[in-house]
Amino acid sequence: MIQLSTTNSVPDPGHSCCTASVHSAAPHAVRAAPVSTGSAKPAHEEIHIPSGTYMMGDGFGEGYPNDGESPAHEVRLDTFVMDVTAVTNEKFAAFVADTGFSTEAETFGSSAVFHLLSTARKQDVLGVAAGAPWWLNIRGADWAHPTGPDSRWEDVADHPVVHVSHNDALAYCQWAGRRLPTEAEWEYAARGGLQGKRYAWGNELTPQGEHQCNIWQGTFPTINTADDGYLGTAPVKSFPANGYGLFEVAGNVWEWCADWFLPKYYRNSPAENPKGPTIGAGRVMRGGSYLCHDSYCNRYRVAARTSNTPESSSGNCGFRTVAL
Ligand SMILES: [Ca+2]
Ligand SMILES: [Ca+2]
Repeated sequence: MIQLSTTNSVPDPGHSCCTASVHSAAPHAVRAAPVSTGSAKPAHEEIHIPSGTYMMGDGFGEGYPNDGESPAHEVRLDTFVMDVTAVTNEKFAAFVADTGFSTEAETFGSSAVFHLLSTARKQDVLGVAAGAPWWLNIRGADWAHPTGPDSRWEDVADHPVVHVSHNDALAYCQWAGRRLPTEAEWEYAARGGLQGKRYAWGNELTPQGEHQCNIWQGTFPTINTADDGYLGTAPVKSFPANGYGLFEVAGNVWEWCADWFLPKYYRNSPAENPKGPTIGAGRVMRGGSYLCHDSYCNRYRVAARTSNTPESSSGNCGFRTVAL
C-alpha cells in the first residue's frame, strides 16, 4: 500500500513538496453519507463575497508550467458566502462526535506527516512518500492525532483540521449543509478585492518586514527558522485577514476545492461561474501551506494551484466551506 522511494532522483518540485501521496489505492470508492445523531452543528463564521469580475490565473509568469496557472483569463462570479477560516479541529470533532464518521486516513491506518513534525516512534514510521522523503507515512496519524498516534487534536483545537481527504471534506460539507468552493470562487475570494496582485495582500511578500502568512523560512526541507512563528500549523486567525476578511488563504494549510484538476483547463474554460473540468487526475488544492518556500514551492501566490488524489491526506491540507 505504500509507495517507497527507491531512487535518489531529485524530486519534482511541481508537486512533491506540497502534496503527499503515501497510499496507493482508495479504501472507499463510494463512501456512505454521514448520518447525524442530532447534535447541534457548530456555526460557521462567514463573509459575503460580492459578485464581480476578475482576472483568474498568473499574470506574472511565475507559476510552474505543469500547474496550468495561465493564461490569466476573465471570470465572472455570482455572490457567495464563505468561511472566514479553514475548518478547525474543534469543528471537525463535532462532526465526528455527531456522526461517528471515520476518515480515510483512519481507514488506511496511516497518513503523511512532515518529518520535522513527527512525534511517532520509529516502529510507526511505515515508509516515505515516493520522491519526497520528508513525508513520512505514519501509522496512527489522522485528524485526531496530527503528528503521530500519541498526539491529540485537543492540543491544537483551534488549528485547521488536517489529514482529511477530499472525500472526507465532502462528507463534512454534507453534514454541515455546506459545500466546497469552486477553484474560481476560491481565487476570487483570496484576492480580497485586489486586482492582479501576486499575493492575497499585494505584491510584496513581507511588507514592512511583517509576515503575512505561515510558510517556510530557511532551507527546505531541513532547516526551518520559523521566523513567522510556526514550524507546523498555526491557529486560525494568526495572520492578518485579506480585504474580504478571510484569514490564512495563503500558507498554513492547503485548502481543497470542489474542482477536478486539469492543467490545461484555463485555456478554454467558461467565463461565468466556472466549475472546473468534468474529469481530472486529482482535486484542486489552493493557497499553499507551512511547507511552501520561495526556493522550492512558491505556491503561496494567490494564482498558484496544485492537486492531489481524492483519497489522499496529509498534515498540511484542510479545507474551508461555502454556504449552499
Ligand atoms: Ca512557518
Ligand atoms: Ca490556506
